[in-house]
Amino acid sequence: MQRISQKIVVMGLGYIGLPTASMLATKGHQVLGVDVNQKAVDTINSGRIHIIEPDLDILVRSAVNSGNLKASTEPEEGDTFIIAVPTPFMEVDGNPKAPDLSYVKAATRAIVPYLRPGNLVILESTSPVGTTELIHRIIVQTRPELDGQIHAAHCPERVLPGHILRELVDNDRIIGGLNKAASAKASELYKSFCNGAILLTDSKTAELSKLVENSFRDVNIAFANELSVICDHLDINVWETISLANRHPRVNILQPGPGVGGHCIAVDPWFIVSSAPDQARLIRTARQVNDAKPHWVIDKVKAKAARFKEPVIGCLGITFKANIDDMRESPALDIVRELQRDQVGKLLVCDPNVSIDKVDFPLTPLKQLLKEADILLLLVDHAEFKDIALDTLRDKVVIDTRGVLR
Ligand code: SAJ
Repeated sequence: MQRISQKIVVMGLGYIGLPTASMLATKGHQVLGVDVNQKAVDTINSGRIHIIEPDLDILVRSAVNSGNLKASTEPEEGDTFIIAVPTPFMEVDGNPKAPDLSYVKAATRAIVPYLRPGNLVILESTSPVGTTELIHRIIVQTRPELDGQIHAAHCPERVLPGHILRELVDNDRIIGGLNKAASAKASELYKSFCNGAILLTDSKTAELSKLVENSFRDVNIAFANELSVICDHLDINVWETISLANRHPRVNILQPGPGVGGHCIAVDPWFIVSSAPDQARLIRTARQVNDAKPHWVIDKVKAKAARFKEPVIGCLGITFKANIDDMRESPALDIVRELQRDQVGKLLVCDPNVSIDKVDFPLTPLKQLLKEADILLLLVDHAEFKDIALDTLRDKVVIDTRGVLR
């Protein structure tokens, strides 16, 4: 079937917006990517990228060179508007983990003057139940003449950082329109670049499904993290325990770590808790278990450091997970900062994926850190750390939160 090329405005050029905008552009759509960050806009217009994600640089360069992708700080008129801005949490009326929809609202208000009858507005940002209805309300409250004329749908992003380009194409997509016409229209657009199934539903079910996916993972990681604390208490190797248990045909335990980070799994379950505080007991507890893990690691380091007169602590990794540069909600970074604040010892920090201008403390090359550290604290399982020769660890206290140095 011949697909019709559209003019698409993508609001937000971060980890989701930029890959989506570039993918659409390489499929022949005319795409305007909009971001409040002028530096990011300039970088993209020169065919380069401002974030690290495998192969994204190639995709963006080809999208910009084709003339189909342009970036700007201001939206324009178009056929479809995709909102892909952050949805963090904030404190509201004593609830410290309430969803912060200010970016979604600001992006919606920014496109309102450019909307025309028949336009499609897609919310990709992970959002609490009811947000697609909210953006539609904002639109028609500002421009009542558009009531009944604008299609709105939620199409939650589901891509895994580190594998975004592959998952953008291969993953199934959920589309929840405010009505069937909106779902059908959005479905046509996603078919232009998705190989996965396109699954149609209503907007609230789509919103909750996305939150449920990340909560499922959070609960399962909490199980692994709780196991790691239990095993430590019983002096049993957690990695071996999990790997043995996972040999059961219906058991698949995830991996413990220093805590759960990132802008998704550490945040989204709270949106369910906020909507159903009395019902979401397991989901809330899982968040608390995962949020407690960094403090448990810090206590372990402090206990070991107390054995040294002037301990040198080598921290390996500060990103929220392996092989990316993203430090949002990173438990590793929180641990390093708290050890610095409490002056637990001389800290050496190494992260091969983080450039020096992204942090306000010095970074030490791996070789030097391995030479000088008394205590080695592995926080992120970056590929580079998997190659550390075990005989270099012989005289060191090793606290390996990821089970890499075995
Ligand atoms: N983690 C563990 N143990 C594990 C797996 C992960 O401690 O066994 C930790 C990671 O180190 C990291 C955190 O959990 O700190 C989250 O990492 P992740 O790889 O599980 O997930 P994200 O945040 O990179 O991406 C998730 C994905 N959701 C699911 O897998 C259900 C992705 O598909 C979503 O698109 C993304 O959230 C999002 O944007 O919502």
